[in-house]
Amino acid sequence: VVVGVRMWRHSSEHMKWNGTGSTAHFQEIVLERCYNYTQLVQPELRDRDCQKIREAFRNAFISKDPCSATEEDYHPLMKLVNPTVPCDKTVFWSKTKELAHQYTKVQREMFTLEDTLLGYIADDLNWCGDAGSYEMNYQSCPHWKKDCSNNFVSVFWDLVSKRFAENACGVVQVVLNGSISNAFDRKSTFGRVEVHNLNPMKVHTLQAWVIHDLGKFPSDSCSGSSINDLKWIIMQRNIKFTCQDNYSSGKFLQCVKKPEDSSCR
Ligand code: N1C
Repeated sequence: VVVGVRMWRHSSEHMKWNGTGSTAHFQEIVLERCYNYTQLVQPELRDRDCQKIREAFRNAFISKDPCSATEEDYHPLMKLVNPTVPCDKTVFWSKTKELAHQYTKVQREMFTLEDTLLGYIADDLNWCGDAGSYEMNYQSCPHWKKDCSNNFVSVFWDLVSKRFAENACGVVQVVLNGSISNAFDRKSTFGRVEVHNLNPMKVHTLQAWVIHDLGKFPSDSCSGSSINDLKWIIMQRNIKFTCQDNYSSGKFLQCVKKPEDSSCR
C-alpha cells in the first residue's frame, strides 16, 4: 500500500503541465540522430562531437524552470553546431512540412531546417526538465498556449529558425499551403521569425510556391491577400519576390523531378 501511494504521488507531482511530456529515450535518440547525420547524411560534419552535442542540449534545459527558457540557455549548443547551407539551397515552409521534406528528398541538395544537424536531431521531439531535479519530465511539458510561450521547445525552434534564416543567401524558397485560407500567416514561425531575419545583403530573391492538396479546393493563391502581405514585407526589405501557384502537391513533386515537362511551365 505504501509503495502504491508513493508511486501515485510521484506521477501526480509531474502532471503539472498541459502539453505532452518529453519523448521517451530523448537522450538516446539525440545521440543516435547525431551519429546518423554526421556520419551518413552529411559526412563533412564527421568531426562533430556527438556526445558533447547531446550534453550541451541536455544542459540547456535540465534542472531549470521549464517556463523560463531563454536564447542564452542554448548558446553553448549553438556554438557546437553552426548552420552551413550553400547559397540558393535554403527551403522554408509553413503548414507544408511533409511536402517540403518530400521536395528536399527529391532535390537532394536543397535544405529545410530539418535537413541541417540541429533540425534533424530535434524534429518531432519534445523535451523539458524541472527546477530542482536532474531528471527530464516524461509526464508533461508546458503547452505553449495553455502554460507558457517561453518553454524550451518553442524557444529552441524560434532560435534555430532565426539562425537558419540569417544564414540564407542567394535565391531562397518557401513552400506555402494554398489549401488553407491564409497561405502566409504573420504569426507562424516563417512569418514571425524567418521573413524578418533574412539578410537583404545576402538574399536577393524569395521565391514562393503556393501548393494545394490534391482533391482539396485551392483556398489561397499568389494573387490572394495573404501572399500580397508577404510580397509587401519582402519588397520593403529590398528583396525581390516571385510567386508560383496552381500546382497540386503531386504535380509540384512531378515538376521538381521533370521541370522540362511542358505542363510544368
Ligand atoms: O510556424 P511555421 O510552420 O511557419 O514554421 C515553419 C518554419 C520553417 O521554414 C522552418 O525553417 O520555421 C522552421 N521550423 C521548423 O523547421 C520546425 N520543425 C518543427 C519551425 N517550427 C518547426 N517545428 C515545429 O512545428 C515547432 O514546434 C513549431 O511550433 C511547428 C511549426 O509548424 P508550422 O506552423 O506548420
